[in-house]
Amino acid sequence: MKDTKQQWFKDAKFGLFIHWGLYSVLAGEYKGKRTDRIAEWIMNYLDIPVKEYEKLALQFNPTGFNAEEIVKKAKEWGMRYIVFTAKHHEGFAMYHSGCSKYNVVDATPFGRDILKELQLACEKYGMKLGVYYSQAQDWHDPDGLRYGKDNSHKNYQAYLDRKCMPQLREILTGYGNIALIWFDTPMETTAEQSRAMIDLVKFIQPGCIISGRIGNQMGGYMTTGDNFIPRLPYEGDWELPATLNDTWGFNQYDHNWKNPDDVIRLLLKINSRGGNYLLNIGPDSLGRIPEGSIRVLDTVGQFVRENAEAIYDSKRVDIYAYELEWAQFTRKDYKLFVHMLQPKIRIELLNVGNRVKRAYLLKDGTELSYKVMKVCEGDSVIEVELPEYLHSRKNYCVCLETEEKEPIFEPIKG
Ligand code: H79
Repeated sequence: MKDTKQQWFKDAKFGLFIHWGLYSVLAGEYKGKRTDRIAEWIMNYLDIPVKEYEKLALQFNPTGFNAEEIVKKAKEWGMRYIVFTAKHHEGFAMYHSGCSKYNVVDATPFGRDILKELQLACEKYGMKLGVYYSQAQDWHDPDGLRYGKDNSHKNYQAYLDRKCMPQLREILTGYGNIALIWFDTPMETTAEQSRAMIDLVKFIQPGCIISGRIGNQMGGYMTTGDNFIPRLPYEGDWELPATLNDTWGFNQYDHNWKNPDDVIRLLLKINSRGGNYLLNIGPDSLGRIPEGSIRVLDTVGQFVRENAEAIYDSKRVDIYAYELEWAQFTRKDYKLFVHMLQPKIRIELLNVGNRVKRAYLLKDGTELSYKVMKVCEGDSVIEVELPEYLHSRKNYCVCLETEEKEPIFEPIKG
């Protein structure tokens, strides 16, 4: 069972992933060819030669980028940490690196250190900052790995020594507290190589969390598959990385946004099983957050703010409620939170062996009337009446205060 030993991570529940790099210049299209796949993979997918792809740096001038605005937005959306792609598989550093000129300060007309600006904004607004670093895949370095290509002639260790390890060191020494490093796609990284990376991170910043994808099961928590919710309860610390449409990096042709209801449901489903939801945005080549993302996240953020008590620091509820359409559940000591995801006129829960002391609407404290009845099998059913104006509403939360710390109950279907 994985344990980060970092309370902030256990309590955070919601984070912002930011995928941003040179691929945002292409925005899903190269020389008239579109990729219908994840846009940050375009170099690999369309086999763009390194010398060609490199030239994108000359066009990278995101004058619309404003770190403080992004961090403020993340706060507004209820996110408690940010994970930013300091280097994705393309190999381009989004910070001022001394070990490769292929970085945002030295190779672009923009010339600003994006990671530094994000660090300062995060410090100003009290946001945890994590860094995504593609440790194994590096499509720019001749010895970096490339998924789906022949890597047998490469000296992977030489690349690790020359670029990966020194860049990790730069990130960990030059950018304040790095709350976590999000490693990804370890490919053939050996246990010794993963260990060396972890040792380096922990030597410089002992509190820094290592993502599940360091490889060889050595991560500090379980990272699920992209967009994948585990079917069984998992007791340890875990996180689900997810897209808001069908790409991580900006794709001008992808408007397949999830709607706010989907996102709220996913957040609660993940939280009710004890996980964190790391939800992505992909800024465009000017550094702007896509309008479609903002629209959805503004609505989600309002829900999260109104129901913050039932989300942050909440604990998992070990019932198999995920088949249930109308609700998801979280809890704290002496409180059971019923997140109403579909319109209903009353809540019915079976087997509330513990007695409920009080029922109220979380967002404004309105008391709700309820009755507890014995059913003939001996269990009790609680019926909480919902006020009429809520009969057509969804996405709100009802709190049941209970006499037990960990209430035992069974939701009734339908
Ligand atoms: O950073 C994001 C992705 O770029 C990265 N992980 C998240 C967090 C990721 N790496 N690999 N994958 C996702 C899945 C790989 C899918 C692939 Fe493909 C299928 C690679 C080759 C075939 C998709 C389709 C990309 C190219 C073609």
